[in-house]
Amino acid sequence: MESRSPSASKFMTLERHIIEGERQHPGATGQFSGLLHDLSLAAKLVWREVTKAGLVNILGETDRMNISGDVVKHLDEFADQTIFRMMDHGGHLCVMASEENEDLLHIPEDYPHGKYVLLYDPLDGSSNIDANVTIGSIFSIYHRVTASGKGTMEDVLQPGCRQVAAGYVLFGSSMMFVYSAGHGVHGFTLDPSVGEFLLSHEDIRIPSKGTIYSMNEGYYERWEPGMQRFLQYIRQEDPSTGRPYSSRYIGSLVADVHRTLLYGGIYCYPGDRKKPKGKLRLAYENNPLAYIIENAGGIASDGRRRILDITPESLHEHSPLFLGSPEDVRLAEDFLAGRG
Ligand code: FDP
Repeated sequence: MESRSPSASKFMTLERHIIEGERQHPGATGQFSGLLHDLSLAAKLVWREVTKAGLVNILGETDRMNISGDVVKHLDEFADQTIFRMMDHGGHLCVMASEENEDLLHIPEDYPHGKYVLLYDPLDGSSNIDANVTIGSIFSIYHRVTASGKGTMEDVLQPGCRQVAAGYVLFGSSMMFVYSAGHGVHGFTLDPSVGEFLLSHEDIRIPSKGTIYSMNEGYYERWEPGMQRFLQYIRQEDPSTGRPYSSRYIGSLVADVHRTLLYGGIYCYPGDRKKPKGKLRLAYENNPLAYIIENAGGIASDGRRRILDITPESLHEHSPLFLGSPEDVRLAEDFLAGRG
């Protein structure tokens, strides 16, 4: 029989990728693979509802606010509950926390408690749902630090550098699952005809410098002078340094960060006069996205400190965020420090 030449790209499902990754860790119990598998299934269930959003009467605002002051939409609640219900009985987790809930989410007493901790933002960018703009879910996984039983606040309030994995799911023109378990960042695209995530973006590396900036310039007047000078600088004409940069701001964090990861440049959500720590949440948004960006060769900072070195003091605390290509983020830090 004629021998076949190796195919240019092999089919790699998310599941196989996770299992092969776990095999590299002697002594691995399979709990971690099971956890990521359950998460990917939860994501598919959320995606199914997201694609129906315009068809069924699921859109519209409820009369309650989440604890960050945003108006919660029905789809947020669905995503929040679906992820919890998918993850509460697998035996992998000892506790969870969600951006939509003020307190810890405990694993019901009668289910087994595992060694991992899950933090998640069930539906980020949800103010964009009605306009069919890309939104997503973000997740962050830690080892528990308490010995056994019910997980506690101590398990949840760990600095981002202790994450064992993190990632996000994008609900856009296609659905993507992007994750890192500390060995590169890998992106999978859902093939809806077979219901499988297939490896489409292997070992993503962020360019060391980009030419795109992403920030809500509407808040310019409230920014500190260093931030204002940084924006003025990247908008100046100087082809030798790639300036002016192009502006791209979707206002849906996962979508803005995903583009930054692929194309390079800088994403900024600084603090300002009204919100000194910005709008984004350290534990649910900044830490997991910082972990992804760093594992792709980028940098994530609050303007002065590495995001992953900050120990959260409370579940829902905010922090400014500057992430992207290393040269661009360093430049922003220089301006903020008065060196620009
Ligand atoms: P949303 O309120 O639509 O959920 O943190 C939430 C978030 O969106 C991010 O996804 C987005 O990047 C940011 O808020 C947008 O905030 P601004 O409108 O202040 O730019």
